[in-house]
Amino acid sequence: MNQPTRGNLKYWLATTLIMAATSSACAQVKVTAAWVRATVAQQSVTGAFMHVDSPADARLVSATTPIAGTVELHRMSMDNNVMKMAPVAGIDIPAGKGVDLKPGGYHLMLINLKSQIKAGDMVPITLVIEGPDHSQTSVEVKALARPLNAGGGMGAMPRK
Ligand SMILES: [Cu+2]
Repeated sequence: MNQPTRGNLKYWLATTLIMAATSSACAQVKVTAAWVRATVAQQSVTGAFMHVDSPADARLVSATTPIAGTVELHRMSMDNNVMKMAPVAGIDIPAGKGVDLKPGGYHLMLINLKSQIKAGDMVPITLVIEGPDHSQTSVEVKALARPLNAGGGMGAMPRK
């Protein structure tokens, strides 16, 4: 009864190899073109954008920055011709393809800003990336603050 068959063994081997590859690949997550939108005095929220690449399937599950009380993962989308923004639990990073966090799509929402962000500032952000085996790695990012009118879309973002 229930003798392991050749097929099962092959499956087990393949799964183990994939998991081993994934945990080492986590460290190779690469972030490029990271930026945040500068703010005006008293503004309490802003968006952060970047391209995240990973050689293996991974998922961005959370982020932190010393300049904001909270960072949420958000997604903007069109719903009946109205731009809507909603928090998401995670953002998938497909292997080899990566994901763009950009105005009008996925972005990081920096909430309860502790001070004004001026164009040219470098904002440190820590991303928490999860592999399919649920191992987590942090990736340190430096995001350049770009002028308020950079990009487009997010400027018209509704405030809560
Ligand atoms: Cu948002």
